[in-house]
Amino acid sequence: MATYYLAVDIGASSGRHILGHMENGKMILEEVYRFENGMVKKGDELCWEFDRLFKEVINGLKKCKEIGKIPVSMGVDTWGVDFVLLDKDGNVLGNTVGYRDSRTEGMDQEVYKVISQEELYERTGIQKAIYNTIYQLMSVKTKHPEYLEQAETLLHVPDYFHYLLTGVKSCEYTEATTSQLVSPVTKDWDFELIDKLGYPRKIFQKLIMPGTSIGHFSEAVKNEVGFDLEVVAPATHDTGSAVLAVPANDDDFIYISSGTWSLMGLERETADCSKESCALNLTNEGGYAGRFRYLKNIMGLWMIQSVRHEINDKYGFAEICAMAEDAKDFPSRVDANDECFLAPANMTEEVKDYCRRTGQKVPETLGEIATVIYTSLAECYAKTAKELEEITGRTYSRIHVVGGGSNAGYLNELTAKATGKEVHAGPGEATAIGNITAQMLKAEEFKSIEEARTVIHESFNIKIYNA
Ligand code: LFR
Repeated sequence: MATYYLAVDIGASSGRHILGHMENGKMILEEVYRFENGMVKKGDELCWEFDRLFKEVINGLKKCKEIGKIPVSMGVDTWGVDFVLLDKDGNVLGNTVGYRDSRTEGMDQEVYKVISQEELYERTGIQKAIYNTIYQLMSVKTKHPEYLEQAETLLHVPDYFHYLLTGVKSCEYTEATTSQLVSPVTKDWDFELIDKLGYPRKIFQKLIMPGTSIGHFSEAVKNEVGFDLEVVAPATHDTGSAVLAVPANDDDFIYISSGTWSLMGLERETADCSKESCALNLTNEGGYAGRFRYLKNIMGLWMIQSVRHEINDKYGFAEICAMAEDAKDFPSRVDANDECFLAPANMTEEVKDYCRRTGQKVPETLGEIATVIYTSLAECYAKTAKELEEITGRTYSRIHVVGGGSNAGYLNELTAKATGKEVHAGPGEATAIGNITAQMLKAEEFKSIEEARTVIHESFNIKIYNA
């Protein structure tokens, strides 16, 4: 019987349980369970449904039992920045607000009263994104000071699921760095900064690195799913897991982790917290083995996902890609990083409005809308690639696109054309693979990251698009 490892990979639009094991030197994946995710309105706040999601986590575990494939360990990864505050009895304080909610509006200015934007970047190396934990906490402090007073613990989303599984409160480093409250030098909470902002020190747990064992299932979980399991922290930030699964060992490439977001950048040994880097809004997120993910957040396929939802998911992504290709000569472009696309009431209308506002031809058909989005994304990739090359003073010959969005063939073609670089697309399940890889490294199935990446390269289909 094979030795299985389980990744529970929860993204902003769906979650999945994926088992991984080695067979004849290759990594084999098996998806055992999948569920929907998305933010829902609770009163006037956009929230995550953590209770429902945790039930889905349990359902997927039961499914493993049902098919007789019980793994030796599991780990959860999710998106970054979001968190819960727990009171002394472990109850969640307030709504489980998600990062696209507007509660952070103006909170950047509140933070800058305490510390300037430049100094904040110099200390943390993290890009300005209005939804970072630092601004969300300022919103809590301003609008619900009582929650901060009652809070004993802050847990980011994957830490919260690990807590519900084991009863152990832990705080994993890669996810914690997305808070903009961690120092890239000490790789620990920046308590001086936390004090300045007036956030209570005690809510911030000691950080653990990916690969750390968190504990075993609580009695309640054990009884419910019918088995016990060790929970091992992967790079719990999904992007951290995805980057660990980039199938290459040289450094002549730029990666794009393509899902709801497109995260485009490089893996580096040290953080660049310079003024130039700050001006480009490049971030230095903490990665596996203390490496840094030096990247830019680009709005990504969220724009296409939203447009698709607005027509009740009538067409699949492949069909939308084909329609976009048919309308490929449509000339208008949008700035894929404009904040107006973060959480618009209606994405289709927002894209049209943007074109109207900027005096461009307004797209009418689904194909035209999709082509505007795909070409704008590809152009944004090209601009970002240039910025990365300028700031590092070198060039990169290829782009590795990993994650679900690597299946968007038309976008890959556009990316190759716009950047003038070869695009290597795949694996599509990079996040789950990275999650499983961290567990396998812990179990010493792999001796090194290099060995793991070689295996990943050999195990999964990678499609090459020439420039
Ligand atoms: C991708 C991601 C990005 C992060 C964004 C919000 O899923 O984790 O890395 O910037 O979601 O948390």
